[in-house]
Amino acid sequence: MHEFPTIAAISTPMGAGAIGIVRMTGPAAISICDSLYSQPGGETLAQAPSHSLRYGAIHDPATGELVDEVLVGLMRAPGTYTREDVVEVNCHGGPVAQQKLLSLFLEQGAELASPGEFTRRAFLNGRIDLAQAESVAQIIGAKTEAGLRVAMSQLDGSISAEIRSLRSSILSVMAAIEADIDFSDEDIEELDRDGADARLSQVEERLEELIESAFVGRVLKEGVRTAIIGKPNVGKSSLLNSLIMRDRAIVTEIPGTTRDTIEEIINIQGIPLQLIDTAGLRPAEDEVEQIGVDRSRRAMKEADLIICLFDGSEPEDDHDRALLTSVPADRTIYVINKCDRFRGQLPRFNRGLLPSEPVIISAMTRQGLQILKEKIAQLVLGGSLPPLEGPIITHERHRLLLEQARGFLGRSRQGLRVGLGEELVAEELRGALTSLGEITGEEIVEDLLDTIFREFCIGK
Ligand SMILES: Nc1nc2c(ncn2[C@@H]2O[C@H](COP(=O)(O)OP(=O)(O)OP(=O)(O)O)[C@@H](O)[C@H]2O)c(=O)[nH]1
Ligand SMILES: [Mg+2]
Repeated sequence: MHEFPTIAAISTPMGAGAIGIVRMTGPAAISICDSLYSQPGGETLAQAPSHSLRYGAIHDPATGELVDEVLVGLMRAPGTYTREDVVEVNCHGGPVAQQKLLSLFLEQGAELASPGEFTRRAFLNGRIDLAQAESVAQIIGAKTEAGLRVAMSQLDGSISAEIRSLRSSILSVMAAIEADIDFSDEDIEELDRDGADARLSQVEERLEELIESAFVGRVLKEGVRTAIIGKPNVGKSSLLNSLIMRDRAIVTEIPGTTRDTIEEIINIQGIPLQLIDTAGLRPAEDEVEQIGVDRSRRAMKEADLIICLFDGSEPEDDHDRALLTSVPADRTIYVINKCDRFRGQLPRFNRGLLPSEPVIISAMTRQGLQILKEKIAQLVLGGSLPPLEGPIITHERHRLLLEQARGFLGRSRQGLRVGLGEELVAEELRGALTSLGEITGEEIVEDLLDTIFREFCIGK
């Protein structure tokens, strides 16, 4: 195990809370804390049993002043988050007490932890692998409950186990190839190229499945990107508000009210949707509106699902017709709004123009919203979503590395089939191993660590 300096940070979020935690890890964590800590019975932390909570007081050694009454969580290596000695000092929640405590720790010789450094220690000391460390960041940043569940499930290392098993399959093929290279002039059996190819094909299949799962991963993490599109004043913002059940977006009778895209997450039958309200599509009247319209078009292009909205109380016009030519019908739900205005009658908007049966709603009275939600769920679940069980890739970094590995593997298989030299095949396999190893951190470069841990918050 490495010997690192002792580091400390405030681990609870900024601002006032009932309690705050200042955390310290490293070889001197307990002695530094002891130099400030005292307890009515005279027990020091060094004497206290591991994994216990000790009540006591922290005094400023310079002035003798009481800083705070505290509870110290004492955990000795190696059974800790970082595999080092850890103390977690629970103090009063105001920023002043926490800051004071932290600065005393620093005066006594601790260093200020950088973002993610506790988790980085856990990784460097071999307690978790890189994919698990990334799950920690994901848990902290989870936007949807489903995303949180996936992140939690990855903390146990299911992705890593999968990757390791793929690597060992590749390694065994590689060993056979290397043996053939090294002992080619000796009398051993020649490489079974077909057999090797068949084994690699299984690995490739599994890689494909993992890559496909990345879509589910993104959906669970960020929600299905769902853009509400339509010309001005058809009720896009009203629909967003009624779906999220609060007045988030400004609604007025003035066409061109929404200028910027507005995003909110909702949950429909367990599927998180990232709803995006957009500026009404029409030739813009000023520069700001033009930027908004450009953003709407981008939102439409990047969306997994489009809700294309029309005003049923008006006959269609050129804007509606132009819109219809630009939306991709296969991922669009057509919706006719303001049905309260034509109650019991046909909408004035000609639904015959639409490529599929529209859902008729009133964003104002909420009529038809349930049907719309069901239709959304149907389209998302009934679509080409890969199954939800098994490991799910939720990091873009992992997806890219898996794609890389697939590329190397494909080339090595082709090499085997067309009789390419074994050295060259082995070289491609090494590439695949490296890419996969970068996911779990078995093959690691320092820059990569910096990039990954920079995304953490301090104290984690
Ligand atoms: N009667 C009726 N009026 C509605 C309904 N939905 C929206 N409206 C009204 O239509 C007007 C425009 O609504 P918005 O939600 O601002 O429309 P928008 O599509 O977001 O408009 P822009 O942001 O300008 O593109 C407002 O006066 C709403 O009150 C509805 O279902 N029924
Ligand atoms: Mg609007």
